[in-house]
Amino acid sequence: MEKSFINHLFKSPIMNAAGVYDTTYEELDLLAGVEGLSLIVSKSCTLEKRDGNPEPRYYHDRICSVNSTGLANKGYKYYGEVAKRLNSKLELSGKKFIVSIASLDGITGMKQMITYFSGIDEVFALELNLSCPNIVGKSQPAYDFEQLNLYLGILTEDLEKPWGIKLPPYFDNCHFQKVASILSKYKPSFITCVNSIPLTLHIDPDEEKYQIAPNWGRGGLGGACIKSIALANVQTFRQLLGGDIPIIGCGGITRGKDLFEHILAGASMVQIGTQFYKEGPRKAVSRIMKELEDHLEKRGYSTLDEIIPLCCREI
Ligand code: RRO
Repeated sequence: MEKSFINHLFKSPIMNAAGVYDTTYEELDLLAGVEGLSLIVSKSCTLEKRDGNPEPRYYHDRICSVNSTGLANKGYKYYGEVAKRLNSKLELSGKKFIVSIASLDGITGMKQMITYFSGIDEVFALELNLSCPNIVGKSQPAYDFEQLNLYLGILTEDLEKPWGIKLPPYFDNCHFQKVASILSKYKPSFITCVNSIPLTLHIDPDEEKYQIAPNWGRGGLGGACIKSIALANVQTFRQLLGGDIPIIGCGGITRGKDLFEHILAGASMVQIGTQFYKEGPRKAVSRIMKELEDHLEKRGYSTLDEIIPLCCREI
């Protein structure tokens, strides 16, 4: 089920969400071998290697996941080396490698990482993660519009590779408008909507304890229960930005029909996180692709590019 994205035709619309099966070479190698994935995204990286927050830092149940990983990653140069090592395997299966860059090290640190990855041809694109919810004492640049403008102005100057931004969920019409006007100025190659819903609390009532250890049990919410928030963010940005900036939908995809809903909301591609943890990436991708193909056939579509978002249809 082919999908066009940033001037390339990919074998499917599916990639992993940053942070899922993508911290070590072994995990990324596993993703590189998954039939039906089109691009793979690294764990958001920082200048220095990090162990992240104390365990347990991930929990899921039937409807949700919560994480406070705390940017555990191998340090940025590791992901440049992984891109080179995996390149022939990725090329053989038509996949591309995206590096996600965290904002923990501020503008100067991000710029240093961008300069490094700009010199590595095997890195197809950069996803600037301006929405990490789990670093206590560090705010998310994407929730501070002056910062967002400043970051993008400096980071994207002379940036020749395709680049995009991982956005947090927004819940206010004025916020959507402000962010859209900043994005229109810098013209990213894509935006990803949405990162996890920040600062949610999960308590085990039988054991009278938090489900995750860091930050008094508070972490980023993902999984089936965030789908409606993700869809609304995809749709609102599709309406405000028009079709010029492709949107990667992320949030709540557990079945083929969820993926179809993201495309109806305005997504070009999708990322899957929680469901990969629950089911394993290989099984999840093959099942979701089969369900999507069946549904598209039922609806009379032969390609994904034929689908017009609901907000662009004449009523
Ligand atoms: O590492 C994390 O705790 C984390 C990151 Br950087 C992010 O962007 N989103 C998330 O849910 N967790």
